[in-house]
Parts: sequence; C-alpha cells; structure tokens
Amino acid sequence: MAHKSAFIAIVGSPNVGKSTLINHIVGAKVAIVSVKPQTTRNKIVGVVTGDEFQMVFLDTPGVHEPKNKLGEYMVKTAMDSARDVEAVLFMVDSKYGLGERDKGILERLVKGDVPIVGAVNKIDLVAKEASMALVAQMKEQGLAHVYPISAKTGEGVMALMTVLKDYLVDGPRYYPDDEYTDQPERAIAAEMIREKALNRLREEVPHGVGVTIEKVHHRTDKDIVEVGATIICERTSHKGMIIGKGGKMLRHIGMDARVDLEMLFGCQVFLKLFVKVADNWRDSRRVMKELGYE
Ligand SMILES: Nc1nc2c(ncn2[C@@H]2O[C@H](COP(=O)(O)OP(=O)(O)OP(=O)(O)O)[C@@H](O)[C@H]2O)c(=O)[nH]1
Ligand SMILES: [Mg+2]
Repeated sequence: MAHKSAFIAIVGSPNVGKSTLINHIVGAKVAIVSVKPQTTRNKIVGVVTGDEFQMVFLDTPGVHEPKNKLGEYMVKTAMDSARDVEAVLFMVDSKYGLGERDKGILERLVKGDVPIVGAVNKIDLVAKEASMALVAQMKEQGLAHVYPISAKTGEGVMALMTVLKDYLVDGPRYYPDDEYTDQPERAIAAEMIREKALNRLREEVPHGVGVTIEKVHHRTDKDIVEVGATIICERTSHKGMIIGKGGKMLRHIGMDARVDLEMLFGCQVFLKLFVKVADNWRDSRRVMKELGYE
C-alpha cells in the first residue's frame, strides 16, 4: 500500500480553539493557548504519524480586522496557509455562533477551491440543541461535513479525524516519525514565555508583547540550562506593568515559564528575563522580523 499524507489547515476567527485542537490532536503542546484573542501569530505545524500515513496540521492565527502590520501579517499567514493544502478545517465557537466575521472568512475560503470541513467547537459549553442548530446553519452555508467537537474534552474529535483521513493522498512522510512540530527549541521557549505573559497581563499590554531568546546555554558542569530572554513591549508604561511592583509581575511570569521550560529541556532551568520597550513595534517590520514575524 502506498504511503499517504495530507496537509490540513485549521482556520477561523480568533479564540475559537484552533490551537487547543492542534495540541489535542498531536498529543503534545505545539501551540500556546490563552483566553485572549489573537494568541497565535505564526503558522504552526503539528504532525500526526501513523503506520502508513502522515497528517500535517497547520494551526494559524485567528482571522480578524488588522489594526497594525503585525495583524496584517497574521491574517495573511492564516489565509495563505489555507492554500496548497488537502483540506481546510474551518472552526467556529458554539458559544458565539456563526457571526459576520466567520461568514466573511468562510466566503474567502470557498474561493480558494480547497475542500472545507466545518468544526463547531466548545460544545461542552452549550446545550446539545444549540450546537446541533449551529451545525445545521453551517451546512446551510454549503459545507457538506460539519462536526460538533470539544477541543478541550476531546468529544467528537475522533469522528472528525476519521473524516479528515479521507483527504489523505499518495504522498511521502514530510517529517521524521518522532517529530511532531517544525519549531526549533528556541521558538518554543519564546512562545512558552509569551503564553505566561498573556495569562498574567491585562488589557492592551499582552497584545503588544513579543519575546526573543538571547541565550540557551547547556552547562557542562551540571544538568542545567541557562535561558536568557527579553520581553519586548510597546510603551514605557507597559514595561512598568510587566515588571510590576518590586519586580513581582516579572517574577511570576518567570516562575510560570520555568515550569514549562524545564519540561521542554528536560532538566533544571535558570531563567533570566529582561524587558525592553520598542515603541509601537507592531508597525515596525524590523522588530517584527527580529521576533520571527516575517
Ligand atoms: N470550554 C472550552 N474551552 C475551549 C475549547 N477549546 C478552546 N477553549 C478555550 O478557548 C480559549 C482560546 O483557545 P485557543 O486554542 O487559544 O484559541 P485559538 O483559536 O487558537 O485563538 P487565536 O490563536 O487567538 O486565534 C482558551 O481559553 C481555551 O482554553 C473547548 O472545546 N471548550
Ligand atoms: Mg491559537
């Protein structure tokens, strides 16, 4: 039997649960998740490898109305990911239903000529009738396959995976058997720190946060990795909030991040965090490039 593979892009509005789903499917944390919209900023690969097949899932930034160059980059990344794939998984949030933004995204996807499978997510939060009504509404939009799921509990995900396997075509293994993402260790480390900053910070501050990794040093005398990272923010006032009273906020972000980093590196981590202001960097191509958004 010939080996089969498929690329599947997960696309939808911000916060609908795309990253939660890719993590669930892959069985590892490849993408960061937060309660705040516009968490994911880049295309993220999550790989599922079976005996005779490989499915390459692409998590993408939530499609929104961009207010700066970073937003434009994110939307372009998402829409570009939906091309040259075997299928697009279009996801909506059952708590919010099919809004105007979702309909707009779907309209753009339909023009792309790639098969679209619908997913109604977060069914654990609504009554069954409500999620079924949304499934019916999605079908009225022309989608033949729409599945109610909970990316959080895993309900319905098996059925969804079964239909997604129909999109496998003869093709190679794009990634080695034991690889489940394409992100280098440093990129994962930076995202882990950004996730903790997103969780801790309020209002507009977290949206203007970027993280660069300055140093990853495996010590030779002890099983310790030293990590140096800089949190970039947009304004001096934000810097104050990120550091917090007596450095408390930064300490909390660091403690949260260290737990994840120790899992990533498999040993004790010494983490040193710095905070830097880059005025309105979300409109600066130079800083965006530095942060890996290019
Ligand atoms: N109850 C419930 N919460 C969910 C489910 N899926 C995701 N969430 C929550 O919804 C929020 C957003 O999840 P993400 O996975 O970050 O959403 P996203 O679509 O990747 O968001 P962006 O990257 O901003 O586009 C998080 O708080 C998740 O824990 C679900 O099935 N049920
Ligand atoms: Mg995401």
